[in-house]
Amino acid sequence: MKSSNPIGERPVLSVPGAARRRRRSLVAATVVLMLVALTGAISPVASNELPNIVVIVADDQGYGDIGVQGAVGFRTPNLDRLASEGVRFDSFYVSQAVCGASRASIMTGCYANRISWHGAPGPASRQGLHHDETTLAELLRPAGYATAFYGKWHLGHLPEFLPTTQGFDEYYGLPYSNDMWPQHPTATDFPGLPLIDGTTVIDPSVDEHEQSRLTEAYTRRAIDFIDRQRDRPFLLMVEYAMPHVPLFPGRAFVGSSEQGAYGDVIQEIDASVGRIVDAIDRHGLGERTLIVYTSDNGPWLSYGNHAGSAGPLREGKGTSWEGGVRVPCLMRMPGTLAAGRVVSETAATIDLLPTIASFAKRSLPERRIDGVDLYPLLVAGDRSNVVDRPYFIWFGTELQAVRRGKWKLVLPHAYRTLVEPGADGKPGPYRQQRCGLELYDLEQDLGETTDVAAANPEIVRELQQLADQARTALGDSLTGVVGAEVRAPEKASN
Ligand SMILES: [Ca+2]
Repeated sequence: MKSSNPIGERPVLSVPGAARRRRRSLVAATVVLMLVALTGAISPVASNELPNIVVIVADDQGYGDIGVQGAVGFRTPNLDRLASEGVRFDSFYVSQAVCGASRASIMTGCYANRISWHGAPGPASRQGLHHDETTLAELLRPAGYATAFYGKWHLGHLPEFLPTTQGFDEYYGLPYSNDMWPQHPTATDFPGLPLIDGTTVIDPSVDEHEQSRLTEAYTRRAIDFIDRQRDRPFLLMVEYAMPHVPLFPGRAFVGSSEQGAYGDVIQEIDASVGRIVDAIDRHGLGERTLIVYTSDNGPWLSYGNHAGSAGPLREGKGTSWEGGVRVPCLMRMPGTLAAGRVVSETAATIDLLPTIASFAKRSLPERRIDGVDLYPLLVAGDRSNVVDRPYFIWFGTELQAVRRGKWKLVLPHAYRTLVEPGADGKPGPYRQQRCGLELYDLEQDLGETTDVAAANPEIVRELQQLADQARTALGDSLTGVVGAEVRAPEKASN
């Protein structure tokens, strides 16, 4: 059972759906009994009947950066195909609009604040995701899954925190962002950027040529992994370095789009996703494989022509406005997920772990998590886990917004906004701006242009109460509240 819930009878931060899970187990047991009655026999569920799980994450790709969501200057036929063959989430959130914190939530199903994983840890960090947390790989490996992580980790770069210590059989990639290198346009103190295979640094200082080969290298590893593991269930995670700056499209994609380097790297990622999907289908695994595609946060607007687009959304990466935290999310599993369906309810990366747990018939981690199970919504159209769920948006340790239904309450805070965009790999300046207590109706006003707090005092009050409960649990430095449920990260051993 979960730990006791100090917030009240109905969990505000976490809806593990234990009762629902029990009901589903009962239904499943009934179906099995009926089958036994009909056939007179029952065979145990073989591990090769468990679904494969593939999670692909782009870096800093904006809400507007896929074709079906209005991309301009480049094409994403393979991502669009995932949308037409599967489910597209139209209101899908990261936990924080920054790489490291966002990835911690993808991996654990927790708000980053619950597990104290903030910002974008660089080479000077001495911490890692705590080994007592359950990663996606640790959730699935005990059921016989082969597990691989290729790409940007960002959950602790020291050897004792790398993916192979967190449930993954294989790792190949960069331990943090690809701009944390000596050629950074403004910072001067980054050491060489290491490329790691397993726990071995195979290149201590990645250069421009190697950056341009990263997307291909990750894709090739992913396809090889699928080829090798096709006869057993597998978890494959591919977290591309791009389109995070610095942008280095592979040679075959240079000049392929109308939008320069940014469009070129997106088109390479898109083609790579197509190859991964083709590899799955080539082995006849399409109907047995849940593919998830998303991004870790919105576009890094200060990079101008090297940044993506949030489309109609306000602001971008590093803010809790919609452009920072609402990202593309596509899921495909033919025969199980309806083709071409659009989900408009609030869903988030914290939901991936509990959802994948349901697909793979795994119990939730012992330690409390925050996401909800999207399985009933995806498979049976049961919206009860997502309707009116509160969703909380922190940046760093500041609780900056609360979303519920069509409403978003923005709490008073300072945020960065662009003075003028940079160009060609050089960032432009931001300035700090303050907002007050503001309410937005995201159905009527997706761009968060018109504060309607004064006209809806009851909604404001309800969302403020939810914010109070979230602060009590997970903290808020804006109001000086220390969270009672916050868990520590792990410190390096020496
Ligand atoms: Ca990012």
